[in-house]
Order: sequence, then C-alpha cells, then structure tokens
Amino acid sequence: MLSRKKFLQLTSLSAPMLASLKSFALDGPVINKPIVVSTWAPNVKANAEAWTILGKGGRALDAVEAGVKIPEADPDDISVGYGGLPDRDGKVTLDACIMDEMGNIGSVMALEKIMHAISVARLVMEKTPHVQIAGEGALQLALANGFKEMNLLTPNSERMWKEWLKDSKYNPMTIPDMLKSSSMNDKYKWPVAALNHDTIGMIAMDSNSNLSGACTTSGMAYKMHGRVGDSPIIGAGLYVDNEVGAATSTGVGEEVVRICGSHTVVELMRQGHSPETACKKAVERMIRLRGQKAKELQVGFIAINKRGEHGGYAIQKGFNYCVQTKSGSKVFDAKHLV
Ligand code: SD4
Repeated sequence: MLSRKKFLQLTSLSAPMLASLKSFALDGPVINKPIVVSTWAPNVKANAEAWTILGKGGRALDAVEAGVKIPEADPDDISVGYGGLPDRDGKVTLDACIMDEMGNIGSVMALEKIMHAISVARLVMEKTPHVQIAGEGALQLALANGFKEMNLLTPNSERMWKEWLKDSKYNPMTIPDMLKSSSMNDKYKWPVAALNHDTIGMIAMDSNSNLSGACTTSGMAYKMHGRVGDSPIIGAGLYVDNEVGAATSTGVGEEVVRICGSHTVVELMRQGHSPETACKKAVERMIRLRGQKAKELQVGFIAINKRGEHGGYAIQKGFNYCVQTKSGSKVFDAKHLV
C-alpha cells in the first residue's frame, strides 16, 4: 500500500513532468510549416493543389478547399463528388464540411447535383447565419449562388450500381475493402483509379501557423437515401482547434459519429499525445465501445498538431495518408489495430 508521503512525492514529481510533456507537444519547436495532410495515397494530387496556395504563403482554408476539389471533379474517383457511387436508389448524394482557424464552420449533407460540395459548405459558413444545410435546401442555396446543376452519376458508377442491384446487399465497406474481395472486383471491374481511395479528409497548417480542414465524400456506397455519415459532421469527420491541432476521418461513418471521432483525436492531442497516439487512442475507444463488430469494419484517422507533426491510425491494415511539406510529398502507411 502506498503511504501518504510516498503518494505525495510521486504526484509532486509526475505533475510537472506531465505538464512539461504536454507543453512540449503543444508549444515545442515547429518542425513542419506549412504542411498539408490528406487521407489516402492517391490524394497526393489534392495535396499538390493545396500546396500551390500554401507554398506561396496562402491561407490554409483556401488550400484545403482547393485541394479537395481535385477528387471532387475526378470522374474516376468513385467515393467523392462527380463519379461517386450512388445510394441504393441510384442518387449520388454528397456530404462535406469545412472548418477554419477561428472556429468558423460550414457543412452540407445529402447534397445532390452539385460537383463541389466543399464550396457549398464554405458558402454555408461564410454567407449564411447557419452551420449545416441539408438536401434540397443545400441545392437551392448552391443554385442561388451560381453553382451549376449536373448529373453526378457517371456511366461507370451507374454500371456498378446496376450490378449491385442484382443482389442489393448493403455492406458498409470502404472502397479499398470492397477491392480486397476479389469476387466483387471481378464482378464490378473496378477502374484502376479507384484503387485504394476513399473519402478525402484534408488538414493543413499555413505559414502563419493557422490550421484549417475540409472533408468531402459521396458517403458509403448504396446507403439508404438520405443517410448522412460522419464526413459533414464537425467533430466527427473533421475538427480543427487552432491552439492544438486538427483531425479528420475516413471509413464507416456510423462508428466515427458514435465517439465524436475527430474531436476526440484533437482533445487527446491537447492532453499531450502525439498525432499518431491520439488517433490510436480514438480507434481503441471505438473498439472498446463496440467490440468485435467494429474490428470487422474500417475507420482511419489522421491528425496534425501545431508543431507540424502528423500521424494516422486505423482499425484495419490498408489505410494510408499523404503528406506534403517543404521537403516534398510522401505517402505513409498508417499503423492499425487488427
Ligand atoms: C461515410 N466516412 O459516409 C464516409 C465514407 C468513407 O471510407 O469515408 N468511406 O461514412
């Protein structure tokens, strides 16, 4: 049994130590600035676009918006924007959100017929008194502000949806996990560009040390019409705290929402954890809450802190993320729990 004296000695030693660890994590030397980090390796292209702004001293908010517009416009990216896989009714419905260094936020949910959902989210943030607008209202807002209506269902996504309709079995899997199933791959004949790709979450710190983030997706393929995932929910799919860091997620949104995933990651960094450990602890929390069920799913988090350190962690093998700094562009395989 610990004596009272011993207990006091131990706590008096550990408290300052903990405090100094924490302040190092938050206020230690900055090692990377500017920096932009995105979910999934193919988004090096999105990071490169963001870098055209960050590299010139531009604002992180502008960089993340410009960056995620790349996969939104890419017809071969079947999980974001134009070309995204539809819901079970064949409708492509988009979720997106954006957050800046001052706590300004905007999001759209289940938005149809507009390619750049992220820019509509920014419109919600900057031009309305609200923070979230869903469905038809989001479409009306976009159209009233000059966005062009278009058919987001490409022939490729339509073909895959029609193939899915034959059994109509909903499987909440990320696109890379679907690809692991070779029978499914034979059946759907996935385009190469869709390999190892999914929702883009992008977080950045600019040369003024300001953080911002953006997240955009067509959501889980063949979801129920009107289903909203984690990606447009501030605190779940994305969170930015300019004192601490930023985090974003990809994977089965229902699980991320349950633990307010990205906010949890940021709060763990505030307690002094590195970005990678914070992501790992959030994944572990998810598993503690849901047990075996969650181990069979995929969720990945990425995070950066104010020092420009980055990290990621996922439930399953196969999640990666890309980083662009002054030293160039690099892809990292995230560690995983299972
Ligand atoms: C969602 N989190 O709608 C998104 C989908 C995704 O990897 O990221 N898939 O739940």
